[in-house]
Amino acid sequence: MFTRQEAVQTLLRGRPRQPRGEAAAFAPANIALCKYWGKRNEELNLPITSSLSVSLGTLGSRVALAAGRDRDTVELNGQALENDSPFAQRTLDFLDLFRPNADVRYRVAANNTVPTAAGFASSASGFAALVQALDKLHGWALDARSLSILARLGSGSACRSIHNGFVEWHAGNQADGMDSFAERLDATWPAFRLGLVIVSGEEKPIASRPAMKRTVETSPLYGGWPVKAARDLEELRTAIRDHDFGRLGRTAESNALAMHATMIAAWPTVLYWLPESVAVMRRVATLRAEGLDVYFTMDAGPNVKLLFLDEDTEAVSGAFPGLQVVAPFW
Ligand code: 2P0
Repeated sequence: MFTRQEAVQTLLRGRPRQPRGEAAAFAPANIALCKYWGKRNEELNLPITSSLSVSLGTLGSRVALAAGRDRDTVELNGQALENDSPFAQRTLDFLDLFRPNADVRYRVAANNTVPTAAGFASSASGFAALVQALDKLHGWALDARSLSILARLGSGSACRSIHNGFVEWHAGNQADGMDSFAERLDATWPAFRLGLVIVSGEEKPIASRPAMKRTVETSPLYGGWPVKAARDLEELRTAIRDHDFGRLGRTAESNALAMHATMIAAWPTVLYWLPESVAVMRRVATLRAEGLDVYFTMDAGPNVKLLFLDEDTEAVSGAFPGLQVVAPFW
């Protein structure tokens, strides 16, 4: 089986290996409208289905990197971490793929502008920013496709955070994953809005990686997921092309519900919903019945993301006090 190390060697063939000086990069977080849930290869984070997301503009991660010779250090939001903490371990494990020899040490400082208490995936923006900082630090000058593949090796959804706007991750079918990368759709939608409803900042009961694996291995509903995802992807491409907001909203909401249905049917169940999450979902349904064009999507956690258009910002914010509104195309 093709390893992460082999993937890195393939992409960096003929490129400089020694890091020099310092470099920094920013990458946006992303929210999937057609979700990635299930892998065909766990080593390379190769997905079973293609997915489609929207990037969150200025919400994301900034990673500063410096090369040194003494020891590796990892900082997160201004705090120095122990190297055996989960975040530092995952970061250093990824950097080991690029280290030209044991003498080379990295200093990493990551800062998230995604609300940290909210449990929004910062690993996607974090790995996308880290890969771009590595590219600058070593002078690789890789293209977006190669950067997306490298980011995917850190975390699947990170391959989408290489781009702004609407982004499609092609699942690909090669065993080495060289055809599994994300591309920006040629579309913009200035009135498109996301709203972040934070119902809990508590740690989730199970991380998305083992949850995904458990769903694929045990859920009797998983067999229907690839068919659903393929259909939704088509629908979303059309909805984005035509700026058909109702079509986009219905498809994204139904896609999130179908993904959660596969998880809920896993054994033991993967249930991220809290009573407050369900209350938000019901409120969205009521508002829609009253004529407001608002939809929701949910990821591997209890918080809910609302989808609406700029003209309804006031009405939606009024219904959800404390709503954090994101304008991805501004
Ligand atoms: C997504 N999620 O498409 C889906 C929807 C969560 C629910 O991608 O194991 O952190 O690093 O490839 O990317 C979360 O999974 O998983 C995710 P790994 P990742 O946004």
